[in-house]
Amino acid sequence: MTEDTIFHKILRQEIPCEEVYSDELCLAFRDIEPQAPCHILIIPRKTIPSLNEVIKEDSNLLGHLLFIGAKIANEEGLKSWRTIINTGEESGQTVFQLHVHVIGGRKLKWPPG
Ligand code: DGP
Repeated sequence: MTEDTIFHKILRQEIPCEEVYSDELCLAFRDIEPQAPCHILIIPRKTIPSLNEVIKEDSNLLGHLLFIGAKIANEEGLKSWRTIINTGEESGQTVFQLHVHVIGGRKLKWPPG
């Protein structure tokens, strides 16, 4: 299983990021191509390419990523915001290390494109 995505390089501190949260399970940082005034990515430290590869033992970790998303949104002062997890190329996933997008700070359209 590859550990060579750009997000693994960020986890290994080989390339910089604008960190907003870190713990033993995950790292959160600002997206380099923000789609809204607030656009933060939360990634697990464990290598998981996408939701297609999760196992039952990842359940608590997945819940933790969402919990931290809510904590960050609150700290960012967001009252209305969206979490997105793209899974697979056709969904728009470009980096194959699981990541939760937290997007807010402007009115968001639905349905997504
Ligand atoms: P996705 O399309 O769901 O795989 O989202 C990948 C996101 O990662 C995309 O919004 C841009 C962001 N991104 C890609 N490379 C970097 C990087 O080197 N640093 C940061 N902060 N974000 C990145």
